[in-house]
Order: sequence, then structure tokens, then C-alpha cells
Amino acid sequence: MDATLPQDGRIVILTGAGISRESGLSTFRDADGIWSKVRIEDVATPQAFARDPARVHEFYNARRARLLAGGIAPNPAHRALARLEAEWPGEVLLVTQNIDDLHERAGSRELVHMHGEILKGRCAACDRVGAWPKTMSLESVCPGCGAAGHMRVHVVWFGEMPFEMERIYGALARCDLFISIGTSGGVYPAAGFVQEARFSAGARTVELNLERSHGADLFDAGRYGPASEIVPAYVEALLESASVRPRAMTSRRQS
Ligand code: BV8
Repeated sequence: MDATLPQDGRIVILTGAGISRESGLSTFRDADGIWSKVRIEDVATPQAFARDPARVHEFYNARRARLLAGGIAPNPAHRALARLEAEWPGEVLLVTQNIDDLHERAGSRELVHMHGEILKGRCAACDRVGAWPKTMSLESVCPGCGAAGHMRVHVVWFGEMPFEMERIYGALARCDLFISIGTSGGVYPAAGFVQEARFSAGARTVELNLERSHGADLFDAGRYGPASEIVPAYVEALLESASVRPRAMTSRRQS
């Protein structure tokens, strides 16, 4: 384990669809991924929603129903990150590109859904955001303003600004360790976070993935295999390293 990480170092974690694969949810770019079945332009852009909202509702209704189906639950990788948040002496922020609720169900709390949440709905008429654990359609009525026909799933489509970018960039600029898990590194601005952590904070950067991602060369280190195996092992080693090292001796910031 990396001896330079201060015992109370600040950690930022980025997760992608790969961490939820072993929970039974599809990824996007793998051979049997979502984008092998539907085109981004038809279901995940504001233009697609304007053109054919029923098609977009159908796409997200199917993914929402899959998430709420029995048998879909957090796996050891999700649980290991919740444990890290609970036991690591320093700050831990978990930024996910995933719109599922498996991190919350595993117990993570310091969590940012930068691409939104499929179990939430937003009214385009009054901008109210609220829980929406059911199908959505053009007839759906906003619980806030009562208007029908303006509800949309509370996710970030291509061409839209991701959520909480200031909080994310703020944490990246002062982190000591950046860990990227289960993401191909093909979608921005998330794919640029490794450089942000590396160059604005001088952080150590590690990717944990089934295979080398598009940005693998940008990381100081990489561990490869199924998330449910490599993430718990990495978290165990990290916590172990914190427990053996007395607080006083480590803090780089003292220098
Ligand atoms: C924006 C929500 C302005 C909806 C999603 C710069 C250059 C080029 C293009 C752009 C650029 N800047 C912006 C763009 C445009 C665009 C973009 O990046 N296009 C791509 C296609 C090139 N970006 C945007 O439009 C973004 N908005 O830029 O606004 C702006 C600019 C600057 C600063 C602020 C704002 C908005 C993008 C968000 C779109 N919404 N999701 C929904 O889910 O339906 S993106 C969606 O796809 C996911 O959220 C995720 O972000 C992305 C998919 O990536 P992954 O999660 O990584 O999944 P993938 O399948 O690709 O990979 C899975 C990985 O897991 C693989 O590596 C695999 O090996 C691994 N794996 C598989 N199984 C396992 C595993 N690992 C471990 N264990 C396993 N078992």
C-alpha cells in the first residue's frame, strides 16, 4: 500500500456502471451494454426527449423497473466503500456516475450523484425534484404544481451540465488519493477527474477496473479484476495501512 498517503488523508472516489454490473445492472459500453441496444441520440439527450418523450419514458421506466426488481442489491464493492467512509480517519467523498441507488442501500452517505438518480423525477414546469419510484409518462402529474405532461426523470443527459460540479472540483483540488472504480473513462467531465486530482492536488491516483480503461495511463497504479473482489481487498489494505501508522508521523501537510 502507498506509504505516502497521510493517515487522515482526503480521498475522492469516482464510480461507474462497472461497480453495479455484478449486482445485475447493465453497463453501457460492454458488448451487451445499454448502448449496444439503443442509441444515445434516441434516449439520453434533451433533443430526444423533445422529439419523442414517450420513447424516453419507456427507456427509463424499463431501467427503473429493473432496479426495483427483486434480486438487485448492493454487492461487496458497494459495501466496501461504505465501510471505507465509516472507518477512514480522513475525509471520503464518493462521486458516482450511476443513477441507481445501490451506494445508498450499501450505507454510503457522503455521496454525489453527478449524473442524477433514476428514482427521482423533476417537473420541467416548476423545477420541483422528488422521489419517483414508479413508471413515468406524459400523463404524469407533478406532486408540486399539479401540472401534467412536464415530468422527466432526474438524470443528466448528454449535453446537459452534471450536478454539484463545484463541490466535486473543490474536493478534487484538495484530495490526497483519487480512486476510480468500474468506469471506462469515456464520458466527460468525469473522465477528466484523474487529471484534475493529479495536477491540481498532486494526489495519488489509482484505478480499480475489470480491464484497463481509456485513461489507464493517467493513473499512478491500477488493479484489475471484478469490483466485488478487488475493491474490498483494496479497502482492507487501505484501512490496514491507516491503523498501523501513528497519526503524528505521516501528515505530509506538516512539511
Ligand atoms: C457536459 C446518465 C457541459 C443518464 C450519463 C470533451 C470531449 C468530448 C466530449 C465531451 C467533452 N465534454 C463534454 C462532452 C460531451 C459528453 C461526452 O463526454 N460525450 C462522450 C460520449 C464523448 N459529455 C456530456 O454531454 C456531459 N455534459 O459535458 O456538459 C460541461 C462541460 C464541462 C464541465 C461541465 C459541464 C454529460 C454526460 C452525462 C450523460 N449521462 N448517464 C443515463 O444513465 O441514462 S453518462 C453514462 O455513461 C454514465 O453515467 C457514465 O457517465 C457513462 C458510462 O460510463 P461508465 O459508467 O464508465 O460505463 P461503461 O459501460 O462505459 O464502462 C464500464 C466499465 O466498467 C468498463 O471499463 C468495464 O471494463 C468495467 N467493468 C465491467 N464489469 C466490471 C467492471 N469493472 C469492475 N468490475 C466489474 N464486474
